[in-house]
Amino acid sequence: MLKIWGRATSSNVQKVLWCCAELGIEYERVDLGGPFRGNRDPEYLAMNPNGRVPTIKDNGLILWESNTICRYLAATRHGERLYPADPAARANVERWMDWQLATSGPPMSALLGMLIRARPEQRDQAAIEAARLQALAAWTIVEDELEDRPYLAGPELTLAEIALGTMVYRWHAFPIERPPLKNLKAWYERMRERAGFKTHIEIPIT
Ligand SMILES: N[C@@H](CCC(=O)N[C@@H](CS)C(=O)NCC(=O)O)C(=O)O
Repeated sequence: MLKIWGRATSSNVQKVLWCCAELGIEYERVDLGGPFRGNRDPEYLAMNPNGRVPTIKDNGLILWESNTICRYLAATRHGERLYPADPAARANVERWMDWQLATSGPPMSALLGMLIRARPEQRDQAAIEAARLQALAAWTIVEDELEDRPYLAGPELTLAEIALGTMVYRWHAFPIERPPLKNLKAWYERMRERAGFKTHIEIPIT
């Protein structure tokens, strides 16, 4: 059976868990990282030298990097619906996954650190505002893209949403000013209809 190492509160673990829910994949999950620690233990570092979560083991293959894991699961579990075989359609999905890592992820991680994890007296309001504006610029790109379609890569939900789902949930949950972005909100509401999103993404942010 597929084995997943990583705490369920990690955004990167959540992508993999939602992907498993969409594809009906059974797995065994081990809590690791954050308050559970264990991610700097030599046995774990031997599997994942980054000391980060998630890591998976499947049929002897050890894999890390959440977006890569989602692509692997879709490719090995009849997940064409989430990850199309056609090269152009596939590249379109992958483009948003890369964009999540490179563009929307960093300011959203900064907001998580400063708004949720830092003690109030440690919060740097200028840095919070800079990250908010950077995240807003990224979400405005999504807002514009969604003008003519329900999901980023077309008419159906794909791995593009699975990579970005936790981030858009957090954007709507963080105690920050949010100008109305109607397409983004409708897209988020569409994701909220999925059982796997409710179970794995919409949980308390820590
Ligand atoms: N690019 C990696 C990033 C992994 C990552 O940064 N994971 C965080 C949790 S979201 C982590 O392991 N933090 C240390 C911890 O949880 O103890 C991925 O997408 O899998």
